[in-house]
Amino acid sequence: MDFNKEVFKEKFKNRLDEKYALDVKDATPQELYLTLSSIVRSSYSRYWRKTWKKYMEDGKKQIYYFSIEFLPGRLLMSNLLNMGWLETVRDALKDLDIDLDEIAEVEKDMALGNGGLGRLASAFMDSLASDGLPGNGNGIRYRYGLFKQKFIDGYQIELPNEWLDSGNPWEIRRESKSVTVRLGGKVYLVDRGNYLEPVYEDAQLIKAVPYDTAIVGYKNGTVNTMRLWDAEIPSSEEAKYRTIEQRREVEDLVSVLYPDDSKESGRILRLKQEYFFVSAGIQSIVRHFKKYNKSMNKIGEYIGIHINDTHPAMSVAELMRILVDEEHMSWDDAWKQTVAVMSYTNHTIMAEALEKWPVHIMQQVQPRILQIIQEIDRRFVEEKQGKYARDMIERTRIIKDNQVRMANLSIIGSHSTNGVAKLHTELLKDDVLHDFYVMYPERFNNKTNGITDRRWLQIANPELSKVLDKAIGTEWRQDPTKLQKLLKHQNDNKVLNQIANAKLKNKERLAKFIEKETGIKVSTDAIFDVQIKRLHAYKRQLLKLMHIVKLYLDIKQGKVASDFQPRVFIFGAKAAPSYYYAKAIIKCINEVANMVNNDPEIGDKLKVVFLEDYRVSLAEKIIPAANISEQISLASKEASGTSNMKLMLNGALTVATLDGANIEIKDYVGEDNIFIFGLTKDEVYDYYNNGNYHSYDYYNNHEEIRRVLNAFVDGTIPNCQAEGQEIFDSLTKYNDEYFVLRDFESYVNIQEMVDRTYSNKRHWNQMSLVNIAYGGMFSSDDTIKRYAEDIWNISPLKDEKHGTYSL
Ligand code: GFP
Repeated sequence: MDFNKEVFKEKFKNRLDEKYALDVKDATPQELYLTLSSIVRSSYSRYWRKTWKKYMEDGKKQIYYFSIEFLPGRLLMSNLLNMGWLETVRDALKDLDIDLDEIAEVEKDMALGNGGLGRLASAFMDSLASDGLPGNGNGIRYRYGLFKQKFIDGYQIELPNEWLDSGNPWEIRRESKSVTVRLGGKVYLVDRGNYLEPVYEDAQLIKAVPYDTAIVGYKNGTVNTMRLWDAEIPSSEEAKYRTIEQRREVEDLVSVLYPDDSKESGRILRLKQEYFFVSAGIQSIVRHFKKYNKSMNKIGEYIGIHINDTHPAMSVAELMRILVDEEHMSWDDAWKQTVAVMSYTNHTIMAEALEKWPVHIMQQVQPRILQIIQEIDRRFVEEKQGKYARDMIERTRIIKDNQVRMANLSIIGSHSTNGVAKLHTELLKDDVLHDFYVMYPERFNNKTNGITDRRWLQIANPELSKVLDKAIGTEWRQDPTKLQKLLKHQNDNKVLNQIANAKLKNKERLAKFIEKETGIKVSTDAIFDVQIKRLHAYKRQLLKLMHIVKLYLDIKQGKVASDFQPRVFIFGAKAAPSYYYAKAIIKCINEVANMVNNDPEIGDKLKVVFLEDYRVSLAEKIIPAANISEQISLASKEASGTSNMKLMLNGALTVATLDGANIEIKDYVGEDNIFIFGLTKDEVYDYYNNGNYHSYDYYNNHEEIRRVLNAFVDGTIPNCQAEGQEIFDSLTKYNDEYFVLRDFESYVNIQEMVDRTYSNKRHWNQMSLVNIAYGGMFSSDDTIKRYAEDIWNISPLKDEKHGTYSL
């Protein structure tokens, strides 16, 4: 049935009646939300079925994006938008006295990720479908996802995120597609003449049950699948699980994302999770591929598996296991196919994230996988001998010093390795993965990250979207690069004022939210200065905090510059539960906030707001209201960043180091429309090479730095003696790993420039306009097209129908 407002209203009332036997006026927001999502789901279902069938009929290559994290956020609004329904539904519900935004708030974020990595995976899911590409997700359906963050006395407390408690209307449990995953035990190889058969003893069998979520493409009728796995006890094994502890072990497998790895039991659990979703995913893919009736020797032509960061690296060994052990392919043939199937993205050069697993843990988790990795390693060394120097082979081989190096496995076992921004890919080629680049230059490529304008502009910022429609038409909604049309309005006062007005409305909305959540009243005249991302020392939330303390002390000491502008500093960040240094920074930010916000002498000049439980739906509220985007990592450390892209798209101006994608942002908007400061990557590397950074000298020789740092330990900032000392020591005694003190002066200077610039509102609005105009250059739709062409070799499905999905 064609979709229109009147028909929808009838359908809505009927569905509410069917589901709950209620009239609109008697229903709760939760009931209204579930009614609406049920209509949405029953309407996209047929497109989902058709898409899936068409992929089968066409017999084209499909790709599977394997990721330990997915961070889709809420799905109601994005499904409505992508189906072409959003505005009509908003209107129809208004007729029924229902506020769509209000009922959308009922939905709990699908928070199965931590930061940029998981959000990128979800942006890619949306873009694959919106580009009409055959691409699906594969991950874990965590019962509690990442923790829910609370602040108590300024400390981060981690609570379970019970996102599934009121049900998840978007998922379908597919019992019939379950597979069995084998963990632990022992394995022997028995010679069967033409192949070796692995015989397993005492292995634990887990039933992996998939839950599928539809990923609806933007007005194109393509609906792909994100498949997340749950773990259960197989009925055949029930008798073996006699105690609650034994049963809990199975539940734990899919309980939380990133279990605490400070103990060995936690580390083992992490590796089990990795194998669990990899094995379940690959088994189901191979089973699906068999329906094509094609030889296994061609699987590389039909299937692509993308290893998102190293967590799914065991995919290489698991596919080899299935091809060799179960399909009885020769090792060489299986290897050829595996390399053709696999591709890998590296997301960071931080050593801590380049996973290494002790051989004994791998043995314990899946002994056959270890054997296969050992054999891959042995053959690699054999093949490279004589061609490369011995130490180079030692550096690149997979197993070294009894550790399995997952990045090495991913690169050796795949045909493509990419970085996520130009600088990052250069660093991979020239430094971190240089040996591999020498061995396999053709495997390396760059794919700068992207974001989806649908969520971050169309849904999150309807105010600005309307202004854009009026100024440049609606073409940008299909093709965000068309936002560049805005450039011709750089001197158009009307458009500049409309952009400024939209920002003001968004600031008002956020100010209300802040007051409701925290009780803090903020003035919308102030610059809204935003830093939202995982809490990590290299991202340097501490540099921001030092700047705040400096401003506070200046005001207290009557040293305010004439062009000083009031600011509201907004933070959103979670620290990993066992990352104590990051938690100390959180505590200090909260204490500085208390100090600043409650000082009558400071008043509206400064406010510090640390919003709890940073997540996608919170980002959607903050980003449209931002004036300043803080992207201040130490140059070379942030692989790309994506909040930098979202914030510019919403008209915030970026304060940035020349790191990650900040460099590409600068290249688009030009140096005049961004605030660049700090060391460059080459300067950072010079310090590394010469070992001549002495942070204590900065403390000792710079009065300003001393004044600010002393405030952390002399009681000026109350209630964080221990944490303040820890921070103080890290910056002075332990040589300030991320050059916070080295960049401080330059940072303060650029912030003064921000103030001067903000005092000229027209100029500020012009800069903002330029940033919006180029924000569309970072569309994940385009990033995904490049993955599709250069890495995966997949092409869009020819779709018959465009536009609004039918009811
Ligand atoms: C990581 C990197 C970021 C990068 C994303 C996505 O994100 O620079 O933009 O992956 O590639 F650090 P976080 O998990 O740190 O947010």
